[in-house]
Amino acid sequence: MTKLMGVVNVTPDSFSDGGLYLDPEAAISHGWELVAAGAEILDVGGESTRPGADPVDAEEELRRVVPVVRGLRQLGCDISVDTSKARVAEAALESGATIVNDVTALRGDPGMAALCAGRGAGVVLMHMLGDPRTMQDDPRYDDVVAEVRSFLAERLEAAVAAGIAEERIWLDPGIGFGKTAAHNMELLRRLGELRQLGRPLVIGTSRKSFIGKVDGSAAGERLGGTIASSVLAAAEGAEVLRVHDVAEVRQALTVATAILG
Ligand code: HH2
Repeated sequence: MTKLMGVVNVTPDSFSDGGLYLDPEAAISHGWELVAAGAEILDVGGESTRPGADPVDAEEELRRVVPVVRGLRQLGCDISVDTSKARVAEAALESGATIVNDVTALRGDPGMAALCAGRGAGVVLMHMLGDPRTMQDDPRYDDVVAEVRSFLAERLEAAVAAGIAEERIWLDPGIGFGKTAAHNMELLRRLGELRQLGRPLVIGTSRKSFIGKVDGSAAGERLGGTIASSVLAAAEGAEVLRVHDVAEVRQALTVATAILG
């Protein structure tokens, strides 16, 4: 069955839940709820990567992330840290995280690949065109699936060359990261071409703006679109779905699986 990665955003400015879990106690109890609802991985992040977001310095990100990872470690689920800074990743790995979810695919910090290799961490390598401040300014591709695929192939090779075991690497096309709604939907339709890279896929469609482009919904009104895109991604072979609404997506997957047998 497809695994769910529950989102724990310890930020004031995430696009759909900014400020709700900035307090460590609130973030920890949210993490507990997500695991009770069926999350097998919790993704703890202290920096928003929404379009236009300003970067956060490492000290602040550490202050947000470390107490929450510590508070969640006794849950016994896998914990990933959503960061592109080696210092933050290192502290999170020391505090109980086992996976680094790096939206820059190890390009953001020159120390990240060696850190992950040395610690034997799992790594999510994600595609992004440009950086969060500018990525939605007219993104263009000749063939979005071919370009994302060759980027992920190159980053996979670089990660393995840096000493990260191939079986610890997941790949993610980065829904919403430097892509129009049409690009996102084409990637979701053609996930099979990314699966040919031979590594499990992580897919994050949760509450994202391409859903709003389809039906005009605001970030807080996209549960139906999140469920539809998550179930379709699972049917196309996605291994991990990164979602905010774990209980609802878990129910949708369970029913879809029961019907398909
Ligand atoms: N999406 C977001 C953040 N991190 N990591 C991976 N691997 N894949 C994704 O699709 C992905 C991600 C954006 O969602 P969210 O965390 O809710 O928002 P924000 O970046 O504003 O905190």
